[in-house]
This record gives sequence, structure tokens and C-alpha cells, in this order.
Amino acid sequence: MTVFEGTFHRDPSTLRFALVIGRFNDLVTGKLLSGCQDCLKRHGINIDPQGTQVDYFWVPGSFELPMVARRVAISGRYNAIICLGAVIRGDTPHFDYVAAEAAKGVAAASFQTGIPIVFGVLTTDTLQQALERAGIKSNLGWNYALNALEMASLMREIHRELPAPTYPYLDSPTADEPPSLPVSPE
Ligand code: INI
Repeated sequence: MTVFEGTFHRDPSTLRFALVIGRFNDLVTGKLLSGCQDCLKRHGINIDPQGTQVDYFWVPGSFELPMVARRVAISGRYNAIICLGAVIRGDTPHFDYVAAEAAKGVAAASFQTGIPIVFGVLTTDTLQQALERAGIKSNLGWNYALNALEMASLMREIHRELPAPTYPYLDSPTADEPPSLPVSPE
């Protein structure tokens, strides 16, 4: 049998990435973005927005990340998408709603589209904790970029080596016997 795993170096110049970044708490998300760019650059990716390898999409906050990530994913243009956000707990339950929707939405968008979408959203109790993870102690933006490189490479390998999925493969009892699809009214 075969072992499949992503690499961080094979054909980097042929990969395309989309970065979706929340403006909310941009003191933190800007630093995550820098870490992310540094990692991509050091792995041979041209991070110039005028180039062909990385596009940048800014959204108001983490709540908007899934919608834009999903739309970007179904363009078919990118090997992986990285969502960057920072949700910091305040005095109200707002944090829980934004963090939960961002996490669920990013997972759903990735699952629905089959494109790797990295969940690069910090969820912390304080701004200090967020900053520590965005450059003061370490910069998780770097790790998120590594995750994207690994998943882009792994999925490319899987697409190359495994048979194409047979639609509607999730529901079909066997590939030869697809379930009947509902007929839409005239
Ligand atoms: N968005 C964040 O990215 N982080 C936060 O901490 C945050 N808080 O706490 O409110 C936040 N809110 C904005 C939200 O993401 C949406 O942009 C807004 O609700 C409009 O849909």
C-alpha cells in the first residue's frame, strides 16, 4: 500500500493560495498575515499581490470568513485557502457566537468544496494572549501557512493518484448504481 503525505517544497511555484483576512482586531490579524507571508515566501511562493500565486481578500471580521472562503474555493483557482482572524473575549456572549460561526463555517466550506481551508483564527480571552500568538512569543501565522502548504501538496497528490470521485459519491450505494435524483418541476 502507499503512504500519502504533503511536502513543503515540491513544485511550490505551481501552487496558488488565497488569504482571507478579518479586519477586526487588525493589530493581531496584520501580524498573523506577516507571519503567514514570511513562511510562504521562505517556501518559494511569490507573495506579491501583483503576482500569480497569492491573492488577498479582506473581510470585516471573523464571522465573514466562511462565506468569502467558500466563494473563493469554488472558483477552482486555489490549491488552499488560509482564513486569518482574531476573536477576543469581551464582557458579553458575542465572542461565543462569532468564534463558533467562524469555526463551523470554515469547516463546512472546506468540506463542501473539497479545497483545504486553514482555520487560522485565534480565539483568546485577552488581547495580550492574542499578541503572544501573533508574534510576541511565536507567530501562528507561520504555522497556518505551513498547514496550507502541506494540505495543498497532499490534496494534489491524492487527486493525481486516486480515481476521480463518482458523483454523487457520498450517497451512492455503489458507483454503478447512482440513486435517482429528484426531478425539478417545469
Ligand atoms: N470579529 C472578529 O473577528 N473578532 C472579534 O473579536 C469580534 N467581536 O468580538 O465582536 C468580531 N466581531 C465582528 C464580526 O466578525 C462581524 O464582522 C460582525 O458581526 C458583522 O457581521
